[in-house]
Order: sequence, then structure tokens, then C-alpha cells
Amino acid sequence: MEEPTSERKSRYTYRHLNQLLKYSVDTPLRVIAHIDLDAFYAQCEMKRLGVDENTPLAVQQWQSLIAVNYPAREFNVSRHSTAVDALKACPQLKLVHVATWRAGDEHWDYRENPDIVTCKACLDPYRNESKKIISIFRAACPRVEKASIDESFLDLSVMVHERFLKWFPVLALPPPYNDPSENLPLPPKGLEVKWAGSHLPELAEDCGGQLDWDDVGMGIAAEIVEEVRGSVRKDLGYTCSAGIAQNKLLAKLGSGYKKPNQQTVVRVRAAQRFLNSFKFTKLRNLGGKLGERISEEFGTEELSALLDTPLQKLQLKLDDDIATWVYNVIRGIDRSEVNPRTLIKSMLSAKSFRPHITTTDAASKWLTIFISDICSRMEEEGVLEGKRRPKTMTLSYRSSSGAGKGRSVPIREVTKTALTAVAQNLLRGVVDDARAWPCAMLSLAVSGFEEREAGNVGIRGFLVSGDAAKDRTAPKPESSNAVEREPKRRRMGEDIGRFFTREPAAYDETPSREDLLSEDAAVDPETGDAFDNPPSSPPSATAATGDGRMFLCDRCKTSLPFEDQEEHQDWHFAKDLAQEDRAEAMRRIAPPAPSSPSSQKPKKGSGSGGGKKGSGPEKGQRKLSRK
Ligand code: TTP
Ligand code: CA
Ligand code: CA
Repeated sequence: MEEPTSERKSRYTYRHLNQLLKYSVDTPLRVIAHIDLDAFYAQCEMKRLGVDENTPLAVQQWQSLIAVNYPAREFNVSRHSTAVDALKACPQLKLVHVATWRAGDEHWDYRENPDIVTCKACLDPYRNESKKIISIFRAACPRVEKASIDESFLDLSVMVHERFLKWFPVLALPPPYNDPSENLPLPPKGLEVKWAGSHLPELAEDCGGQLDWDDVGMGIAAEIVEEVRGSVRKDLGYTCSAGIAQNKLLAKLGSGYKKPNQQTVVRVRAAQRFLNSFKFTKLRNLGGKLGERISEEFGTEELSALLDTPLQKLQLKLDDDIATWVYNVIRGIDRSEVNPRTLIKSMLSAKSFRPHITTTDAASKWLTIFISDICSRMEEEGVLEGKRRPKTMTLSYRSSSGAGKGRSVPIREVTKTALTAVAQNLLRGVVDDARAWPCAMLSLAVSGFEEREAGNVGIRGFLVSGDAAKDRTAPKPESSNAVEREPKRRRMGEDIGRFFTREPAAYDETPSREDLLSEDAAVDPETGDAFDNPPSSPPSATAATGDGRMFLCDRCKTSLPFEDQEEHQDWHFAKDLAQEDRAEAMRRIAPPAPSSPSSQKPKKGSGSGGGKKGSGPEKGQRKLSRK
């Protein structure tokens, strides 16, 4: 093994190297990958049906195409085509309709021509495949963040560190004078990085052939990612594309750079030039009103033009936080972590009705589907094993006149039967409200997911539904046995105590994008059906947006795709109600407290309010918090 030369020094220090071990966001040597499946739903269907790789295929939801494979894209079939137009452009196109739940049925199924009036799209098949893919990522890399149904971030920093030390033992020696701020030696002269067939956006500056450790690290990462993509291909048959870079922002842009089945490495010295090739309105959170405002204020959409604007000037026109965020993003600076535990905070199942429904019976049938949908997702989330449980159920509706309302109640028992009973109870309240009818939209959400602490006997009730309950032969964790032996009344008491003495985390936080899009499934306003994370607004990835129309929520300062505006507002509405209901329940159950329940725990970014409907943060009170 050649040893690094010692005359000239690396730009990086021993501290930078060591920080890799802690997944620090402060080291310029960090290496992040973003992997996104190609035409994901289409690939799932091709595999399920054993369709040849070259056959054009699109996945349909009612009349819209939601995924189009690459052979079909050659015929100009796109997600914006209708099924009819797509067949005109490509007569041999194989169209597959997503699986559906049918009102009244217990299980979902694939149907050729499901009826939009009686059916609701089911994404379980894709979620199942998604799970298998993520297992492959997790087996390869200790730190993986699922960003949506078909994409993940991998923090490769520790793996890169390990290979650095293995291949260049000199790096394992203590720094000169034991001073971590000493610069590292340079990588050996003549060292070549292979890049594993990656695309390499051009460098802004010529380094005269002298590599530094950032290049070597990215080369190592390129090999790891090529292997991971190879495993997905070999074990599951799917192709995916990847981006490798210093942070999530650039890695995400990199994965979309060349598709399908390719990978791109955005080297440190290539980052700014690569970014400059995008309009800033193509970056995540800058596609909507915010981006529009900036381009109006500064008279440009060009990212590179905005680089000349000093921070102070941005701050004159924008909130300080937002100005700083924009200032950093256009420079490729992103300090967000790869968070392996982006736990779901709520799950929502919804349907818009065309024609509007007019009977309790119809609404009740839809509730059965919502419950099945939510239960199957909870099973996937480990609620079945009692890992976590939701605390609140909210039923929201919108009438044909546009009036919307929601009602929430605490969930005491997490079984399918119990949840159904709670939902049907909530429905009775809707039935009694004459203003709810005819009903244009119903949605059911469970929220306030709480970690089940080890040994905590207060939480009973796991999602054990029907057959699953009988089949549960796997050994249970100690504590869950204990739970089942606990006398019922005591557990219930503890439950109530827990519900109302601690604020559910979900309610005093700014709704996360995961909450709203990725896991909650956004509701498609056209179809009333839900899809996971519309990729025009990746939840935690930093990305170019789809058609770019965005809106910025006044209340939480989250920027979301325009289509999600209505649901987003419904979401705030439901949370407000839940908060109000909780406060109300607290008054009924808890002994008199010295201060009001809503003031027991300070609200993030807000000194006042809480407890009352519509009393969320005031305009501008919460600032962009997720960057
Ligand atoms: P994407 O990753 O955006 O797209 P894709 O995987 O189909 O294609 P690409 O190769 O360009 O990445 O979305 C992932 C899946 O999410 C997609 O296969 C279907 C689903 N989806 C919807 O259901 N509705 C939508 O509006 C979009 C954009 C995606
Ligand atoms: Ca994809
Ligand atoms: Ca995607």
C-alpha cells in the first residue's frame, strides 16, 4: 500500500476526519447518498405481472397515470397524460390500475376497471416492496433515512472513515503534536479514483490532478452505492438511481440528474457549478410563493444571479431565518442530518366523493375502508408488536357547500374492532350535523403516535386484528406479557393519566412534511385518493419540484405543493380541534390544575395561545424550522 505524501498538506484536518465517525454535519468530508427507484410503481407492477423489461407500461389511478416506465416514456407518455392519450401515443402500452379497496370489502384487490365511486386506491403493494428495498439499504449502511415510499438517504460517513483507515493506515496515526486541527497529509500521488461508473458534473476549478480526501471519500461512496444498487437489482429486480454528495440537498439533486439506473457524484468542488445549472425555483421549498416572491424582489430566477446578493440584502426582503436558509441553500449548504428515525406522527386516509354522498350508510362503509387502510399501515409500523400506538382519532369532513369540520377523540384501545367503534361513534356526530350533508370529503386520521417505553405497563392495546391475533405465535416482549396480565381497570386509569398529563408531541410541533405528505398520504384533489409523498415535494429531501406550484402555509411556514393546500389546511384544522378536545377532556378528567393545560408546556416558537380552535401561532410567528 502506498503511503500518502507528506510534503504538502490536505485542505482537511484530523478533526474533519474524526468527525465522520459521529456523522457530524460539520465535517466537509461527510458523504451522503440519495437513492430513488426508477418509475417505482411501474417497476413493482412489471415484477408482479412478470412483464418483459422493454414493454411500455404505466400505472393508472382512475384516468390519471401515476407512474410511467422508461420504455413508455420513449413514446412521450408522461404522468401528465390521461390513459386515453397515452394509448393514442403508444397503442401497445400496458396499463395497470393500482389495487383498490372496495366499500364493504375487508381486503384490497387488483381490479381492471375499478369504480371511482365505490373504490379507493390502495398502496399496500408498493409499501411492501418499499420495505424490502429499505431492508437492503439498512443491511448495507447503518444510517438510513426513508424519505418517501421510493427514496432514501444513506449517511456513508462512518463507512467511508472505515475504508480510509483500512486503505491508508497513515490516517490512523495520531496527528502531529496530538493537535486535531493539524492538516492531514495529502492522498498518495498518482492515486486514481474509479468512480464506479458514476456521472461526474464538472469541477469549477482545476485541481491539477491532485486529489484530496473529499474526492477519495466520494469515490469510496460511489463504490458502496454501486454495490447497494446492485443488490437491489439482484435480490428484488429493481433499478434505481443515486446521487452522492456532501449533503442531502446535493445528493438529492444528484440522483435526479441521470435516470434510469445511473448514479451521479457531485464532488465538493463541482457543487456550486452544478447548482448554478438549476433555477433556484427548482429547489425544494423555493418552487412556490417563496420562490416567486424572491424572483420578483430580486428580478431573477437564476440561482447564480442570486449569489451576488449579500445576506443583509436578503434579510431586508425576507424573514431573517428564511433569508439565511435561502442564502445557504443556493450555496449548496445543508446541515440537515440523515435521520434514521423519522417516525410517523400520524396516518390519514381520505376520500373525496363525486358524486357527493348523502347517507350514513355510505359514510360508514368508507370508514371501514379507512380503518383497514390505517390498520395495515400501523401493522407495518410495528404497532402490531406494540412498539408505538396512536392516541387520537380525528374524523374530518367537508360538505358540498365547502364547510369543513373535524372531531377528535382519544383512542383507548388499538384493535381494529375498537378503532372501528371509535370511528363509527365519531361519525354519529357528523350525521347529526345537518350542515355536513351532502358530504364531499371524509377523512380519518390517527395521530399522536407515542413510543411505547420499555416496561411501561400503562399502554395496553396493540393492534391485534382478527387472524393476526390468532397467528401471533412469536415470543412477545416481556413487558407486553406483563401488560396482558395487568388488571384492566388500573391500566385504563393509567392510560387516561398518560393521555392528559402529557401533551402529545404531535400537537405542539410544527407539522412535519413527513406528517403531511410522506406518511399521511396526500390526497389527490382530482381523484380523492391518497398517494404517498408526491415527489414534487419530497419530505426531507431537498429537491427540484415537479410542476413547481407551491404555497407557503402562513401558520407553520411550510412550503407545500399547491395541490396539498386544502388538505394542509384541513390538517391544521383537525389539529386545532384535537387540541381543543384534549383541553376539554382534561377539564373533565384531570383534577384542577394551577395553570391551564395548554400552558403547562411552552409551545415551540410561541409564548401564548393553544387550547382554542384557531389559536395556532400568529402569522409569521413560526419560522422555517426544518432547515
Ligand atoms: P417519483 O419518484 O416521482 O417518480 P417515479 O419513481 O415514478 O419515476 P422516476 O424514475 O422519475 O423517479 O414517484 C415515486 C412513485 O410515487 C411513483 O412511481 C408513483 C407515485 N406518485 C404518485 O402516486 N402520484 C404522483 O403525483 C407522483 C409524482 C408519484
Ligand atoms: Ca422514483
Ligand atoms: Ca421519488
